[in-house]
Amino acid sequence: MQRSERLPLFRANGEVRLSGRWGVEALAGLPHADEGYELTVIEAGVVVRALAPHGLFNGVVSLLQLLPARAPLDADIALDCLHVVDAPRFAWRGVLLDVGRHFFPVPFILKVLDVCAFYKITRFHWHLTEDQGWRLEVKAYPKLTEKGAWRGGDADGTGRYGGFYTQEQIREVVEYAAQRFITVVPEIELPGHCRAALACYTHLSCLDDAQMETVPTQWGVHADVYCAGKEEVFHFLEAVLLEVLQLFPSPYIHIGGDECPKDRWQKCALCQARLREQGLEDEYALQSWFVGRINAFLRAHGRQLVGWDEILEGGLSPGAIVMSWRGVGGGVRAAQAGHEVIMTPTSHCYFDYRQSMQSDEPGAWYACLPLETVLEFDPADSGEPMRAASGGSEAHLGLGFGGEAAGDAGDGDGSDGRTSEPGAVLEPEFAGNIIGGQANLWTEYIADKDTVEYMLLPRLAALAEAVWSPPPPPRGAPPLLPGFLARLRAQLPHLDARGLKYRPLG
Ligand code: TNX
Repeated sequence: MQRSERLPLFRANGEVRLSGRWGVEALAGLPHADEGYELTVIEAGVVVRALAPHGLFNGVVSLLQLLPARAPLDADIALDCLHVVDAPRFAWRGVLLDVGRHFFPVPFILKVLDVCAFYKITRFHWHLTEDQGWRLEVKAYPKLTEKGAWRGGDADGTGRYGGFYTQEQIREVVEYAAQRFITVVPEIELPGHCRAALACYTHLSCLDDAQMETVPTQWGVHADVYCAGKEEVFHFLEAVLLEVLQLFPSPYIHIGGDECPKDRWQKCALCQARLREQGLEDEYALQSWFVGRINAFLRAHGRQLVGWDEILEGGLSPGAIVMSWRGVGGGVRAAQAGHEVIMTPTSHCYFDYRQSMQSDEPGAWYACLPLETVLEFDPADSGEPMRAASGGSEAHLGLGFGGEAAGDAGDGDGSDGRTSEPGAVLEPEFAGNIIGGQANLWTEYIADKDTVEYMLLPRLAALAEAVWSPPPPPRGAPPLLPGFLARLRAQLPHLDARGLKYRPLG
């Protein structure tokens, strides 16, 4: 939400200048004009104008943010007069929720979608499959949820932990999101992070031994992955994906691709035969071939593959979108190669990291992501020394592992608050390939709904602002934080009214 008293009238992407046309029409021709809106509050009333339905929705959301969070139906509500013309910088303004490590039921997912809508988030990245749980009902492979959705417990199943979404529930969530202009992007992890599926169908692994029959309870990176040498694996994945395509109208399907150890493939006769058959150099090329095959399948069905930046290793598949998490370097290289990129570096987007270094702060990793660092996120940072070090980002301690189970969260960050990394310079001609940014909420150590809300809020408000607004100001300009906090404070009653357990501003 932006008020005209504080901000220039035309600030969409910083590209629009005052011209003869000064309403929403001035946005026509901008990349995301469909999301742009004009909000006018004058004594005679309120007007929201837009070029497309999504823009109208955004305008109404801004209006809702200005209205009191609670008021009797017959209350007299006074609004300040204002005139806003605005449109977002990026179309992909995302949030990932990991429901694989801990399961969250549908009513809570809908609540998260409401929060997303309130901040004009456009992509809900639903991380549906993991080593520790498979959450999506698949009619062709019922064991995936009969068995793969549950872990621990006794031999007879008592005390087990888990849950899954029926296809009917998935449709409900997708529809609920669509009504709020949110695309639900499903993630089906391959070739790694699939131990829950292998527990159900052990023959899809290289080893196929009895030890694999349990769904793991340990976090981290598991050695067993889909076998790249067996055709059954591709039959399985294509059957699963066919159902996914029916359930999710999203143009984007996320296939994971991260953290796939190569040990099993190195020792597997079938994988080695595949390597020779395809004339591949090594197991990285084999992974690229694996992802390429899935990419061809998705493209044949008119969808676009999204994968974590590991899909760069061994060569990127045509048309694949890269989600850059191990810093921004992978994303920069992909953008330079002409691929679309979503930036989601650990340094600015990992909402499983704690929000302060206070000893009672939730979040298990010894890595900290304070609010102000999120606010300074620039998905298309040019790599130029644009702004000063942010207060608080010195709290980034790099990565450590907390809790009882080992995990792997990539490279922590010792940054100065900027998004870019040494050696990862995004030249302006490639900036247009960055389609947005995203917050990732991994849930190894986040077991309950209240903690999900606490980890999301208020950082999601900062992320939403960072991916909507023009790039952060240059060095020497007034910092963003004070103005942001003032606006955020005014909005807290809205979070209270929805019963959201956000981290207090202090
Ligand atoms: C790395 S980010 C992972 C996740 C973990 C996360 C913990 C990514 C593609 N993989 O499996 O949950 O770190 O921060």
